[in-house]
Amino acid sequence: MTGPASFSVHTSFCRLCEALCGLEVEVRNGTVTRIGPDRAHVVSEGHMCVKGARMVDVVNDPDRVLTPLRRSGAPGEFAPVSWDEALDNIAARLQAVIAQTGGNSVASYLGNPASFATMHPACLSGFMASLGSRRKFNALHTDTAAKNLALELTYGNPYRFTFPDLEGCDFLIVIGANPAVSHMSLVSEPRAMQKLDAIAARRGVVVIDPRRTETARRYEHLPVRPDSDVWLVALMLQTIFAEGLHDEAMLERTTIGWRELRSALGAIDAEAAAAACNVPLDQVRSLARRFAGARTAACYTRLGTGRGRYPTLTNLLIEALNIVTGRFGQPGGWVIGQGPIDLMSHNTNPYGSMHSRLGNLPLIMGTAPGGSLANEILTPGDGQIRALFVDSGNPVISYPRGDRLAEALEQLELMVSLDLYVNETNRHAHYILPAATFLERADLNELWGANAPRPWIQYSDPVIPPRGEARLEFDVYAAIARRMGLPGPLAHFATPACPEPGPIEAAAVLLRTGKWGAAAGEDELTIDRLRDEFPHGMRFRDSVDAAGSHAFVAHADGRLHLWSELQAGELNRLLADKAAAGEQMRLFGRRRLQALNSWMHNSERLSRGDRPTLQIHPDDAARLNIADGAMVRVTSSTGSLSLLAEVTDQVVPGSASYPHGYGHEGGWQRANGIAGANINLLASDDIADWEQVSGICLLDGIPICIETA
Ligand SMILES: Nc1nc2c(c(=O)[nH]1)N[C@H]1C(S)=C(S)[C@@H](COP(=O)(O)OP(=O)(O)OC[C@H]3O[C@@H](n4cnc5c(=O)[nH]c(N)nc54)[C@H](O)[C@@H]3O)O[C@H]1N2
Ligand SMILES: Nc1nc2c(c(=O)[nH]1)N[C@H]1C(S)=C(S)[C@@H](COP(=O)(O)OP(=O)(O)OC[C@H]3O[C@@H](n4cnc5c(=O)[nH]c(N)nc54)[C@H](O)[C@@H]3O)O[C@H]1N2
Ligand code: SF4
Ligand SMILES: [Mo]
Repeated sequence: MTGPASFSVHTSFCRLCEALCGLEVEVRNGTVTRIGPDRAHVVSEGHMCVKGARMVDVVNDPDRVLTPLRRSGAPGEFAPVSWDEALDNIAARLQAVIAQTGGNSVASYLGNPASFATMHPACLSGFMASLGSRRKFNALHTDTAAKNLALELTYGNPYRFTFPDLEGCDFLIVIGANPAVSHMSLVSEPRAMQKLDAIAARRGVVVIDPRRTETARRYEHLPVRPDSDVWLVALMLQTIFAEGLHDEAMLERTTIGWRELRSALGAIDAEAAAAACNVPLDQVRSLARRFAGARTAACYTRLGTGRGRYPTLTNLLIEALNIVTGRFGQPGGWVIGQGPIDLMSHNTNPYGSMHSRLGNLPLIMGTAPGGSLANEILTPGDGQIRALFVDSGNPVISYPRGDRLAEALEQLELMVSLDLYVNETNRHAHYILPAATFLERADLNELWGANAPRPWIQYSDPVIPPRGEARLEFDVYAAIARRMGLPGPLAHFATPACPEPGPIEAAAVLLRTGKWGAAAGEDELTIDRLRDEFPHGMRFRDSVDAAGSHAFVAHADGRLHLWSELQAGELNRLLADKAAAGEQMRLFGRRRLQALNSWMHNSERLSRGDRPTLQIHPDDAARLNIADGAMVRVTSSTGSLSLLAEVTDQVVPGSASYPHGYGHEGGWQRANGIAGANINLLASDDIADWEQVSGICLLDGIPICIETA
């Protein structure tokens, strides 16, 4: 029997990337049937990309996990089990592990999608804290770690991101980012490409990248040797200081350390530095002059400077470049924003206060280097990891040496994963617990609202109830905690009116105490008002408060710090690095518009025709005798893969590019059929091979050899 046919259209927003585009979601008889753009959205104004539209395939995917699963045999073999049975057993096994070896033998890994779900990171940290564990891993060390550390050293708080105020910007330098594909990571601006077009029409957009990317093709491209930007940025700063293009009065007033920075950079041999990054010196100098001379400007960077040999120094120098030219806090320049909920004010685990168990590396924001997860499980002794929660993540694919991690996961006494799919990581779990997609839960865009040139806040109810037996991650943690007699994951947000707050209730508490909360009187923003009055989002400010950026400088002396012992050490390491200008082929990554890290490959319409290739330059192909379309053997110090070659002058000579996120063997059947390899098998999980000040693993600029297969 079926009830009367129903059809409804819901206003919501996409939670796949920081653009957070407004969506219009059609639901027929309880099933999501179509996702289109929300033309009335206050910021995206009808923009969305193909991934947002194809979320319909993920929600309805026949390969989705819709009941709790318990491991029944070899990796990947599971049998359905009831929620009660799963949760009872997980709670009992957790209790046993904690009784034997303490809370710190339990660890968590939180993946990328969690940063788009309301209070999700807080839920997991609350849960882990209640277990007595501080063992936190996540995607950080493949992603923003260098930026966070540079922010902490420069501004005193690793959590508040600096970003370009695209609105009034006249000249933008983009180093190692591809916004045409990634949609301007860390900047919430769904119409970023239109903003970049407008900037290009004013003074220009210059893209520094070893590949002629989709973004580089649209603007000015400055090709650079992979993993050598540090030289280029250092030279730009050297030029600016040498030619007096810096704002000395401002630097004296608001910063410390600029003279030390100037003299250290002054000592760099300019010709040698230009040779190291393979950019003609006169081009570097003229770029520096253009940057310093523009009315407004910003220098933005993302992953391309975040995972090489000098990511922290590179990111520090990029902050400095923006600061010494007076861009920080300038409308149209380099800014820090603020949303209606301020999650970023407390630096709970300052750099230097915690160190990793293995290698004694300083933790960034209390997060252990994800690349050491396998060794943390395999190395006996106090704090050896014996139980692991993997939530919204796939570290077997996203971190180095997934083969070793997969083996290590099999040694765990308890591994629990909360996910939509059986992926390459959780196929090794004891339990996989089915999570809800973003269309099946309520969310507020509380985290990214602050990082927007045109700030907005939006709330969405669930569009449909969770499919099958899927549950919110919060409910899962709360249920386990309850069984163990522990407080709920967000208990610290409890109020007399709401003794057991969930994510939205906790967000409501923070909304009320924020700047646009009770203090705003009649204009107070509440979840109810956002739902009822502002379904297409609410612009709580016309533009980001650029000048207000200065209020977020968190060093005790109130100044921007442009020099530190760490920076001096890293610069000395760079200057002593004979390999810096080396001749070996270097491997770096890229992304595809139709894919999202490791997990959207199961959609037929997104993965159709997807054949990941190793892009190499015609000069290298000729030298190595490699034909376009041939299989080649790529070898690094840690492994060897057979990859499909694409000969193209998109990439600079001496380099090769291959996307990450492939090499599937999960429960996603179509994804398993894509002929791509897990490129991170070529990356090293040996701590000695990483940047020591941060624990960032080398993912871009891996030395490789290529031969015909
Ligand atoms: N070589 C190389 N490696 C890289 C990168 C690179 O550029 N090059 N990029 C790095 C970066 S920037 C990142 S962020 C990482 C990503 O790495 P991870 O965060 O470890 O993994 P993802 O591939 O994002 O996988 C996310 C998982 O979450 C699940 N999921 C999706 N939505 C939800 C949800 O709402 N709830 C739950 N519970 N689960 C959900 C998906 O099914 C999938 O299994 O990869 C990193 N690895
Ligand atoms: N379509 C799509 N969008 C995404 C994602 C996705 O997987 N697909 N992932 C999301 C996530 S998790 C993130 S973190 C963001 C990332 O956002 P971006 O950082 O913009 O993403 P990438 O495309 O990896 O861009 C990195 C760029 O750095 C370049 N690069 C590599 N090595 C070097 C180097 O040594 N020097 C320089 N100058 N450049 C270098 C690469 O060629 C590439 O163009 O994108 C998000 N958006
Ligand atoms: S750009 Fe695409 S993936 Fe990102 S929020 Fe918009 S629709 Fe979603
Ligand atoms: Mo990321």
